[in-house]
Amino acid sequence: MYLEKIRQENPLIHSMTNVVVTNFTANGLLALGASPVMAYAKEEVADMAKVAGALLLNIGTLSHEQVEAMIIAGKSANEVGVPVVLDPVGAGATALRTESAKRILEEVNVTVLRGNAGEISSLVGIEVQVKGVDGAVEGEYTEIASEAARLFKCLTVVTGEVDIVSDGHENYAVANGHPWLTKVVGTGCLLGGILASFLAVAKGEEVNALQAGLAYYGIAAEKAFERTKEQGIASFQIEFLNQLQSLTDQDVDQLKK
Ligand code: ATP
Ligand code: TZP
Ligand code: MG
Ligand code: MG
Repeated sequence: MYLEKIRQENPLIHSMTNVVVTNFTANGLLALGASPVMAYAKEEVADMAKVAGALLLNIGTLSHEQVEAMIIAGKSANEVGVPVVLDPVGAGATALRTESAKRILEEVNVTVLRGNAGEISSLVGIEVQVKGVDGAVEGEYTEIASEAARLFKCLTVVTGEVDIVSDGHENYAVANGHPWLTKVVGTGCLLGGILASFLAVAKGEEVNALQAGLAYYGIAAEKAFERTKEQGIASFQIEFLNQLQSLTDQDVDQLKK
């Protein structure tokens, strides 16, 4: 149902993302059936966010100016009820990243905060090791997600081997996925755009839409691995896009874990 809606409506996803993943994000969103646009200038982001189906804010290669523009875009999206996804890439690794993510969360009404366990735990003040942008930690993903959801008053998604969706009270786990997703740069960042697309058509069922989006993404990886395991991760990256294009709502219903 969500995939069908996305493919019918082709929601515009205003993506303010990092320089590493821009092309992969745009192609992944097109494969899904959404319509990507990257726009960064502070003179235009308020206008773009207002006409979008959802706004993606990703601080992966942030600058002070870009964070200012993200806040302008986020406030504009809030004025007209456009959902906002924040990916706090590398929060905890440097003070600039942690403080910028917190500032966005304070000034913008973020719909969904999505990050790995290291990033989200650093925002809620739990001490864990974060190495660069690769912040995997063991343990209490659910507690971290739930704490962040309550603290920042937004839905929170913590990803890893199992993904957790939390509204601060109820928590849901999605177990689809494949470790090769960690061998392709930008799979976390693209996921933010994919979840933004699901939110664009969610119409009051945000938690359900997030679970469907996570399952869809993980199933695409599982299928891509089955088809490319003899070749390697370069083939996997391409086949993953094929799967994002061809999976249906029925596939997701059948294969979600
Ligand atoms: P990191 O910087 O730690 O790589 P990220 O921002 O790339 O984080 P991930 O946590 O890697 O984000 O999540 C991206 C996607 O990869 C999600 O769909 C997640 O479910 C999946 N994923 C991550 N690790 C695994 C794993 N070990 N097994 C299966 N799927 C995984
Ligand atoms: N450096 C800054 S942003 C970025 C790198 C390598 C991309 C991170 O991508 P992801 O999706 O979090 O793995
Ligand atoms: Mg990753
Ligand atoms: Mg990431």
